[in-house]
Amino acid sequence: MTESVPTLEPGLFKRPWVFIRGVPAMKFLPPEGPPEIAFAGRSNVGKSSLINALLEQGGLARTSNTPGRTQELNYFVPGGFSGEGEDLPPLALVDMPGYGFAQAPKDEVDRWTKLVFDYLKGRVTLKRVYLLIDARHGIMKRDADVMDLLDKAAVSYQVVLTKADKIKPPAVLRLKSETLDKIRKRPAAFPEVVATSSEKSEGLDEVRAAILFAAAGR
Ligand SMILES: Nc1nc2c(ncn2[C@@H]2O[C@H](COP(=O)(O)OP(=O)(O)OP(=O)(O)O)[C@@H](O)[C@H]2O)c(=O)[nH]1
Ligand SMILES: [Mg+2]
Repeated sequence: MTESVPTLEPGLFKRPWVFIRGVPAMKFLPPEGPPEIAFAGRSNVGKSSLINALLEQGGLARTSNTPGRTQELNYFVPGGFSGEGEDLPPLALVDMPGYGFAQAPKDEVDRWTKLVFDYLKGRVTLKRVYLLIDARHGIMKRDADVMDLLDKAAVSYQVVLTKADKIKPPAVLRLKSETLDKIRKRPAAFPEVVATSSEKSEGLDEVRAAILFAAAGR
């Protein structure tokens, strides 16, 4: 037994989190258990940085200026759970390889892309996908393809704009409303867009709260 079992409440993000597993292919996924929240998006959009910012643990998920840093499905959970029997964490965050990265060897890119797509459409415990969009670029073709897939598979997703510190506040507001317009008719899209900056710690509480709601199935 753990001393204080954390439930799905804000304090969960204040605990120390740990990396438990890197999954290079579907057959290495952990058994389906705790609710999972995944972070998807183009290469270099800031997925790993957002996870570190949400958990206030810089360096937990590995980040890099070079696209293609994250190459497996990386599982992070709050510490203090053995994972044995009933002693499971209440939530797992899953950092994903990016898509749309053309410079890596083709067979590697194909492998990551297949893994990302297979996971997104076939994981029962996946409660929501955070789909990250670079505030400098907005929704691009590959992002719309992923939204099509999630809509078709009826997997809930929420769009998060990243690197909001790189554009001016009025441009952030404009992009937010343009993005909302673009997703309005998409059946699996959560009808709110959050602008974030991992660098400046902006928009994080909003994302944390939404994750807890999604994980609780509310
Ligand atoms: N200015 C600014 N830079 C950011 C922000 N978030 C991430 N970055 C930078 O963007 C680069 C990519 O960040 P990562 O978090 O590694 O991106 P990723 O989406 O995990 O990338 P892959 O794993 O390669 O797909 C790094 O140099 C980060 O420092 C942000 O909010 N603001
Ligand atoms: Mg990454």
